[in-house]
Amino acid sequence: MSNNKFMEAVIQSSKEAIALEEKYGAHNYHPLPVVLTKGEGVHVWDVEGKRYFDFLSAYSAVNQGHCHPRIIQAMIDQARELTLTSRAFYNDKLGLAEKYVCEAFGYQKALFMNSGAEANETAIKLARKWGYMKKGIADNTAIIVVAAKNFHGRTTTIISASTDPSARKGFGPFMPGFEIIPYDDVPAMEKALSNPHVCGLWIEPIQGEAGVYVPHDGYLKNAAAICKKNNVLLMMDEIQTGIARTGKMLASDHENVRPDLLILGKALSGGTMPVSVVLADDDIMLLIKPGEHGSTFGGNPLAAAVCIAALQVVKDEKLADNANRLGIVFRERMNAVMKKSKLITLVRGKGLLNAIVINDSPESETAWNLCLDFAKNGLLAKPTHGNIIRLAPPLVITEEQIHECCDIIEKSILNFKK
Ligand code: IF1
Repeated sequence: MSNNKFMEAVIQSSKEAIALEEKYGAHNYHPLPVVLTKGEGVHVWDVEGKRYFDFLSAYSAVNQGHCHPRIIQAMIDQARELTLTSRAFYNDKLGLAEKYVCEAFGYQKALFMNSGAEANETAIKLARKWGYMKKGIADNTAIIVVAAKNFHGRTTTIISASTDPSARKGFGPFMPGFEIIPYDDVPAMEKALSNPHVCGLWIEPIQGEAGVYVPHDGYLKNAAAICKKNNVLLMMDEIQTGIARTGKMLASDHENVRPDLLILGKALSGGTMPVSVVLADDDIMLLIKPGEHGSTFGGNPLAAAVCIAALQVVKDEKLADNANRLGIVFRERMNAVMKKSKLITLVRGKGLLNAIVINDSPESETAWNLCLDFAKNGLLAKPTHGNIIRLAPPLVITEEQIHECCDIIEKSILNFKK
């Protein structure tokens, strides 16, 4: 097929799309056998025209709903003017976006990157630099304390801090300088952070990939206090929990905690393109000097314009309040289902970041087969680890739609045959 033919090529069936990826694509995912071609709000459509409720939201990247018109319009308008200058020159959008996010989240400086992993890598460099230049840690001996079962991305440095064998196997050697403690364990935090070589505590306020683990009330408050006591930076990965997902603008807001380094991504662009950012105050951010960090697309004018629109939508449509209110409705419905079926052993989450734990071993196919049944009934979700199904719709969902989706989930669960 000549190149211009690719422009007109149209996939005729899901089967054809899957075969193309099987033949030409890396096999680094095991997707549900659903091929999507359109998204709008809480809905997505497959190639055969079947409509689904999206209960994964691209892992909380489309909090504003698929293809939100205001965000798409901002993207189109900017794309017609200027998409990329590199940081060799200024552009007329980045400063506006930096001001917007600094005021929105209450920080003095912003450093824009692209993927969440890049933002986490940026935070690691900032924390280490601060450790050497401000805390007086001996060069190349800084330690960052992380939680077991974390997920912060897939780069070789980030997986050096992972406890997930599938994320690490075959990718060594690993980056030194990380100490792992159990999640949601305050005494372990006290002990680890008392080490004078520690420059940062790097955690998720709720562990998403681990299965939507919500820590005990006070965990974040304790983390902030122990960091302060030991002169350690609190590095909060809100890439999945941030931007209204848990019923507040940040999951940290539930405990009035202000991280020293705030790490955002995903819904920062409403799922239109990779945009991530690290927020900090001058005494940390200004330690990185010109030429010491960056990326080709980091802070590009298109991302800047999209980011402002995406955050404005969250504010104008009060998505955090909606997530808070409908999250309560959702968990009430799921708890009611749990009373009728032995298939669910637990419902947990905050706002519209929730999960159900399936009554079977993580190695079983039960959660996967249940997700296949959800799909048959018009709702898309996917298991995280084995027997846990994350359920996270776009935050623009209505109460009526939440009940419609709970009916689908309930029907699948009550009729499920192992
Ligand atoms: C995949 C998981 C979720 C994240 C947190 C950083 C990143 C992520 C808390 C990195 C990304 C994505 C990555 C995607 C699937 C999804 C995921 F299953 F991988 F772990 F959501 F839980 N911090 N999470 O959740 O951001 O570099 O991807 O932009 O890799 O399969 P990224």
